[in-house]
Amino acid sequence: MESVANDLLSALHAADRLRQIDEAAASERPAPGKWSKKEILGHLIDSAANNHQRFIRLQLNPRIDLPGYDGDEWVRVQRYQDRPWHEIVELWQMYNRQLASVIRHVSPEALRHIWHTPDGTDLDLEFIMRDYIVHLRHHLAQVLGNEAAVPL
Ligand code: NI
Repeated sequence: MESVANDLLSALHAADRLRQIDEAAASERPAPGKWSKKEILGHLIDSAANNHQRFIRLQLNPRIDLPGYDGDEWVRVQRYQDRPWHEIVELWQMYNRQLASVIRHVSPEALRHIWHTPDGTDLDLEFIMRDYIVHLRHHLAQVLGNEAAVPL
């Protein structure tokens, strides 16, 4: 999983560009009901927090049931919109550095361990880790304006 961890660290280089976005631009909602950049990055912090649980618990148990999370509700309750942009960027970057370390050191046997999701699907840890990066890159592209802007 070295390469997956490295992909995550590469994407984190976007933090330099994120810091160049000012508070007003980060707070702007493109349309009513659409997330601002603060809220999109906040959503990625929520994704990190939820996936952290999966990444660790699935190394300690061969099969687990864990809840999912409602992205809109997590963003709303945490009021990312009212937080300073630079703190959201710092937390996003530092949390993901820890997750990159977790991914780098995951035991090979644990990659076949299963999360039985609330909708009844079985996902193994390798899929969950790879999908985590895909989701992160998708939302990072939204914040940066396009797919090509996400560092490879
Ligand atoms: Ni999402």
